[in-house]
Amino acid sequence: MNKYKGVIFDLDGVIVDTAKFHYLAWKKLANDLGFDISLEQNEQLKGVSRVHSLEQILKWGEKTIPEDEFQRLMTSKNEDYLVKISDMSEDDLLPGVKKVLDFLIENEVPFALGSASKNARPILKSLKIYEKFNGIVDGNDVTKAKPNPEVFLIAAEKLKMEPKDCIVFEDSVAGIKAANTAKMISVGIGEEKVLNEADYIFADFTEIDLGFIEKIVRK
Ligand code: B16
Ligand code: MG
Repeated sequence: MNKYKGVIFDLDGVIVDTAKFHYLAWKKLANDLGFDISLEQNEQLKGVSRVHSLEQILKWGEKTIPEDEFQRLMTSKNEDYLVKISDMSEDDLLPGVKKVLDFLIENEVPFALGSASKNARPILKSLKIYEKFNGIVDGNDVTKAKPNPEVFLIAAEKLKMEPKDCIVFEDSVAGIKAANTAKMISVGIGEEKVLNEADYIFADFTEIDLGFIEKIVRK
């Protein structure tokens, strides 16, 4: 039996700093519709699927639009986002992430991706880490968005691990709720006041030492 637990990484805001580009693209969309979204409101969009994000933004702006316009806005937001991330390379891995991935690989600790993004696979390829994952679950593979735990439960299956033997690294409130609902160990990456439901919280991966990883992954 494997002596290690499995690790599940969220993508945006954990492995790579695309969270700011999602925000800028949504903010532009809101501005074009005549209102604004704050950084505080944006915390509620992190980890939330594209369709639910747009529904929420339209509620904030008190806008009702026909279905074809909704689809057009989703497409235009994604095009805008893809332009913003088009020159991404391995240099865009967030500080401290590579050290942790290398440690997991050296010690044969299995790890998977659990992201709400439909753009996750091309992003992992741009970062040159796609092949390193033992499983990838993204927005194309789920029917229920975070905070529903579906994305992490499928990732656990791919790792052949019980949910209780999975550790989730997440930057969003919705994702921490999803991990906790799945009865996984949740590690928040970000602000303590936002992610206070996580089992452990770090500002970023540079704050995490390999001793912590070694301890937390051991069964
Ligand atoms: P896309 P994560 C999430 O990714 C983002 O946090 C969220 O802001 C975004 O709306 C969602 O993916 C959908 O992304 O539009 O690329 O399909 O944090 O779960 O990796
Ligand atoms: Mg995220």
